[in-house]
Amino acid sequence: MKDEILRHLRYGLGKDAAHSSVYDWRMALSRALRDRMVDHWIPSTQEAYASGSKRVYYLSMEFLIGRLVEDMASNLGLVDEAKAALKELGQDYETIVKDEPDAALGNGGLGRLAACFMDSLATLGIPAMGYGIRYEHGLFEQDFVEGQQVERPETWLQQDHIWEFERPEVQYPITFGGHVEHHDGKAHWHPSETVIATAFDTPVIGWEGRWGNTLRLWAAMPTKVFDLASFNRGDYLAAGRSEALARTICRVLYPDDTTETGKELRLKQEYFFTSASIQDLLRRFLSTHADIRTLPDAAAIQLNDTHPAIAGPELVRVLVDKHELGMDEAIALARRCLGYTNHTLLPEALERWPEWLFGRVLPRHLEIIREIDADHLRRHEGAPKILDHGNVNMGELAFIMAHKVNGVSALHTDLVKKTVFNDLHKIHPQRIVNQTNGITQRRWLKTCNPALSGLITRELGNGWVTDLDLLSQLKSRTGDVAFKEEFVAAKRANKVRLANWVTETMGISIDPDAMFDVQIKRIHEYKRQLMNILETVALWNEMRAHPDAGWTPRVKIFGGKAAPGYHVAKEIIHLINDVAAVINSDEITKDLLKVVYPPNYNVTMAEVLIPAADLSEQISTAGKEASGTGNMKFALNGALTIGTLDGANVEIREHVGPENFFLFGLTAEEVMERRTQPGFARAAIEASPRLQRVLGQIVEGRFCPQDQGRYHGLVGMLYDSDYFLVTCDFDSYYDTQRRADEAYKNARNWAAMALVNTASMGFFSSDRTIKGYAHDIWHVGSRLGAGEEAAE
Ligand code: GPV
Repeated sequence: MKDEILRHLRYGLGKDAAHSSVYDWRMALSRALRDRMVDHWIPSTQEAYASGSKRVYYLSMEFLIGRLVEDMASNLGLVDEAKAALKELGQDYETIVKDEPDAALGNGGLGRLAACFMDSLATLGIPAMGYGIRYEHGLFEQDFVEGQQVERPETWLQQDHIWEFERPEVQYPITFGGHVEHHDGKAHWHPSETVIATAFDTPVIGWEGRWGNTLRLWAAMPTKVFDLASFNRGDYLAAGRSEALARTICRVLYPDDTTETGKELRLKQEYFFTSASIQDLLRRFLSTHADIRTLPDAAAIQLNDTHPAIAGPELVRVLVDKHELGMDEAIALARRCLGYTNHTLLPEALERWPEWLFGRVLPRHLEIIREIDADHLRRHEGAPKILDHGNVNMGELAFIMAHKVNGVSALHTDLVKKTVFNDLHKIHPQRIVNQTNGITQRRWLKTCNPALSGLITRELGNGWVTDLDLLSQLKSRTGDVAFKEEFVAAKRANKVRLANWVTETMGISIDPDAMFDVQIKRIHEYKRQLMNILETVALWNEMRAHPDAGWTPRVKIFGGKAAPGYHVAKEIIHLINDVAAVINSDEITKDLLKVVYPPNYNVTMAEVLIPAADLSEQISTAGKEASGTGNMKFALNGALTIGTLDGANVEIREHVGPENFFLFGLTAEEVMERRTQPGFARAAIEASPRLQRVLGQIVEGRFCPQDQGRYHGLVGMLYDSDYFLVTCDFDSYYDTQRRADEAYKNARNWAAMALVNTASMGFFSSDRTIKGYAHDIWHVGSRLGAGEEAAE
């Protein structure tokens, strides 16, 4: 390893050791690791090709990967070797790992799920390809200026992205606009714009290098680099037109999480990567198969939400316009390849395009969608339509074109059947299935929490790394005082690590023995960070009134970004920061309560915060969070959850037992019922003197004396509408927090509950989730040798 690093330093980077920066060392280490990856990757790729076995194609607008050095080193079993080699070279492994920027090609849970799935597919030995977009700028970076969010562009590609291989030979034209002509019973699309999609491949190597898959991200290139004739004529704009479109398409990740913006460029991005992916998988298929009708035996195409839903009409278009299949046959064939995952019930997140806009960008696809509607209506009278009220409904399109539709937690799937797709579900009662989300324990325990994972491996061996159910053996250790002490010591070490980081980066000192209470996720009204900060103020009031009442010291930690155009979410951020400033400078409560909100929450920050958490905040309005996956990461790392009966919380509570979970709040059914009561919010506030007081303080400008009216709108909204029922759940949340305070005082018992949480998380491995998809939706198997781990 040492020689390899030095060789890459010299011949890859043109440097000698004496003049190398941390960046140079990181690049050299990464190249050395990459060589090893390739040695696993190429045989897998050859095997997948030679066996002709069915492949999974996972189409996703987002892959939220984070850093890769440590992930790669860990999956290849090279962490110790790398550390030792660098040490001999006088370099520090940790410093080098920390130099890597996050690959932030996603907004939140949906993108991170795709990344966990790629890890599990490789570990399980399922031939698969992830398809997405190689954004030049990932999710924006967040700063706070006087407590308010400011966005800066992210620039990860300004340095070499060493993990990828450019594939200049893999190129497909992607066309837009123009018009369609019909003659001789055939459609001829004459587009007005073309860009070229070109591939960049990143190897994804599973645990111990047993199998490797590919993440193929598409970049756009102009059809002609440059129009010299126009330029010479003096028409400089025309000379760069094709170049401008190409650059724009992959320029930036849309920063909206579960809210759609309906922009034409977004539609172009969606079609760009979907069409490239469909062309690519068809080329691969046709290089070894003669009969296009056998495509469903070779390709399972999974749509991560509706963003790639244009895959249905695109596949039909190629089958009909190029391969001359009949429309009905093409629709049926495409359906057998396609699966669709729904990730939200929020109406504002369901993609709809105005028909005029859609037809302008994709005129041929609009015709095909009409045919799909007609075909479906012929078979199912009165069925919901894709084209309705002048809109193209991507949810209906994805549903009708998929042979299976899945929700992402038991509750969510149930609500999908009862609400958004109720009518379609009645027509196709077998189509909707559940696949509860999961997380990869390789990243979210093994690598991010060496203190705990080392202890677990010492006790159980390392089988849990590929079989998380084995953690259940830890349940028998809840009475083992010595083991529990070590478990607690691991948590404490992680809390000290976090406390030091908070002091260094924010200048706030926090006590590692206080309860670390963490809410990290996108800022959204339905996730109710607002309720958390209101509860924080209520607690502070009580602490000030009775400082000697034996309080459990707390550190409230927040992390998360708001969509740049989401005004209310930005107000909530401002309020949290305003409250933090006042509380953190209060002499009376300085040993009892702190509020910490580090800016620019990302995957890397999650890897530090989650192992250090005691309490995990999963407090969304019941019925709104499709699943959540952070909830699983916290419980796996031994945090207790305070949460509502929402998303996967329901299943987490079942697995850890109700006595190890702090439940509060209305159920999804009660939420729907409560909303029908006029004035429910005002009534709830009037019934809660504690909440009234908090809202009064905010309105009076207690946290923003320079600008007293700052939160009048926000508080007024709580009185008048409160769609997410912050007011109704507030008292129950406050009381449950005090139960958590009490429980925390009994350190032994808390440790036992935390240990049961860790021990009960086997079900929430993304390995289990992927086996479910493989069995119920994709009908694919593992290529790992007999006797090894396989997807049943
Ligand atoms: I739709 N989700 C997301 O992160 N972005 C989106 O655009 C959409 C959904 C999330 C859900 O909100 C989470 O509840 C869920 O755990 C996650 O997708 C993965 O399924």
